[in-house]
Amino acid sequence: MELDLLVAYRWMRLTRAVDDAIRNLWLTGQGVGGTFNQRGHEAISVGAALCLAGDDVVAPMHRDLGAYLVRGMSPRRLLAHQLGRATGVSRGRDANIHGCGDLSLGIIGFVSHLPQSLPVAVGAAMAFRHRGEPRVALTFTGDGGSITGLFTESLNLAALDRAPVVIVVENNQYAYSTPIAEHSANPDIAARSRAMGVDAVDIDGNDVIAVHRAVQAAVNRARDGGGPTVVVAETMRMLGHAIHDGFEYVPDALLERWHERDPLTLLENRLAAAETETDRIRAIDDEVGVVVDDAVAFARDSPWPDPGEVTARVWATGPGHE
Ligand SMILES: Cc1ncc(C[n+]2csc(CCOP(=O)(O)OP(=O)(O)O)c2C)c(N)n1
Ligand SMILES: [Mg+2]
Repeated sequence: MELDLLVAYRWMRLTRAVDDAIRNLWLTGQGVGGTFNQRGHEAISVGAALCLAGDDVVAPMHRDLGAYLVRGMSPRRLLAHQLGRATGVSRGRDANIHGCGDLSLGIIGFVSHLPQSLPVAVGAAMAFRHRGEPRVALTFTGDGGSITGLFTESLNLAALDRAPVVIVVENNQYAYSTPIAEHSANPDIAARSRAMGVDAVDIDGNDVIAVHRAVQAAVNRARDGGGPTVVVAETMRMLGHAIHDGFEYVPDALLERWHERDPLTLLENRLAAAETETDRIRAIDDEVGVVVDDAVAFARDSPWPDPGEVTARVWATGPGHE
């Protein structure tokens, strides 16, 4: 599938706008608990999710709002989920992005314990292969996630089984406040992946065209029986790990360097070079603004969950809730 740059721009702009709206809600005391920031990661989640076919599945992580949107989760539902309302994805049983998934859209709920989504996605991919279904699983983890045992085990199993899975590692240089140089003895994630028997490529995660090209090649290969691929996407998280984090630990010079490579600005420059009329870009911005204002109003006006139904549709509960 050829990447339509204006389509990619709209999803990335929508991702940024939803993320900004969430931030504003939290900064004005209207959020529940914490929430993660997405800024800087838009080209990865959008560019990768746009490579999937209707029957494929995605297991996103906490910086992949764009993947949820591309797969068809509406901004209304996403925002209501974030605010813990009864109209949200988990009907208010969880907030922010934890537990957020909808199998009818091919979205496996985010498993918070990192990188727990990897074995889930590998398992889904193995099931596709063993049933002879031409389907692919896409999943994401971070540079921090890539140094856990579960990452290694997942890659090993995926390689052994030639599972049709694509694992995108969002290398945003930090795992919370720990820079990659301090958490990885070997910071070459692609080399570590190859050592486990999985093909791997390094790409610029702020360039949606590069993300789309690499992930589409990996998805096609997986569908054709070629097995798993790791795509290591270099990027930078441009805000704190989560809303409470002022991220003073990131040097200003590093942020300034990455600021010049903002994924939306890079794409806008690409569109301008292709002589796409500015009017069309601004029309997308306006339309996205309307969609997000509507979603915020919907979420804010939505009811809280009924406490009497707190255990309904919950698979496992703690003592006293049987
Ligand atoms: C097993 C486990 N330990 C700790 C956490 C808390 N936690 C959530 S995100 C995160 C940082 C992960 O870093 P990385 O994998 O680089 O992803 P990033 O947040 O940078 O996108 C941590 C420590 C968790 N979810 N799971
Ligand atoms: Mg990281």
